[in-house]
Amino acid sequence: ADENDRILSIQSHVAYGYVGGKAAVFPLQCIGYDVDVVNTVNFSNHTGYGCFGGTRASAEELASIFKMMDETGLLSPQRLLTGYIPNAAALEVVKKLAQKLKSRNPNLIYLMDPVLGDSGKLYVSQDVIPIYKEMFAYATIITPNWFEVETLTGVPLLSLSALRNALSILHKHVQHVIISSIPLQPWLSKILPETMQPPASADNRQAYLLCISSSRTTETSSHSTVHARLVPLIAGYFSGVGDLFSALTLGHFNNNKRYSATQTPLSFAAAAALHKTYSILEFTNAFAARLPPEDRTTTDDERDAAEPVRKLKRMK
Ligand code: PXL
Repeated sequence: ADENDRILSIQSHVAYGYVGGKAAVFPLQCIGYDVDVVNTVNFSNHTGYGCFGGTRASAEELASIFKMMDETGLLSPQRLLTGYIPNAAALEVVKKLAQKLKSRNPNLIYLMDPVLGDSGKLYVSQDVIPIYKEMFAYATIITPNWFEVETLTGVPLLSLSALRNALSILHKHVQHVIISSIPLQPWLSKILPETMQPPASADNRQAYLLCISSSRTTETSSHSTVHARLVPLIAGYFSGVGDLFSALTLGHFNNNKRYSATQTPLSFAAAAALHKTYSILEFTNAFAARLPPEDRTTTDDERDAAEPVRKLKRMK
């Protein structure tokens, strides 16, 4: 079974909270995977809070870990997962590793989450962008959010044809692409002509996120099978959701199983990952709602407005 596979997960570690490896590794272990974990940073908390302490792993440090794992026979994962890698020199080392693992094992399933930023804001160094593009060549699945798609393809997603164009640019290099969360109504109001705008009825006050998965039909084809799924948006500020979703997508991806005519290995994995991610958010939200207001984590607005130290105090 694929669950006997080993996964090598290369992403961040934080002491407080659940982002990066803290969001990804335990769920993968729960599915049944053995997970080898290499930390790209060792931080107090995720960087969105504005202040954080700790260090980033240097290129030399990562290279030394991979080298020793290799020499001792510990470097033969069936699956590779990479996430937040904020500096270019470190990403170069991960690129070389991905290249090596892929050339040794062409069946390697590599899910690359090109973590660049969100909602128009870059939160890694600009010079990682070209390296991620070079890494497409080794990736089986990529999971950019809409901002990362725009940044990596240079195509603003302002129409359905732009979306198609962006997907076809990404599919030139990668067989499986997921655009993880497009806020539906703001997006529709941007891309649809006025005559096609949905009326503002009570019904569409519920906000949704759109998840698009697209699989090139064959290695060489220029056609892809696209699935779109909506999940209700849960209002609030959550971190690590993308990291959790990508991990679960990799965990549930199975190229060898037979699927119904309407499914692909990717659409199946995305549906399973969305379902679990949504359930975990619902639990998190219900838990937060029971806390006294001062103990709840920050909202988007609070996070943007308040100064960092006060925010962290409030987080506790
Ligand atoms: O969710 C991406 C992520 C992972 N790890 C750390 C982060 C972020 C996003 O800011 O700061 C440490």
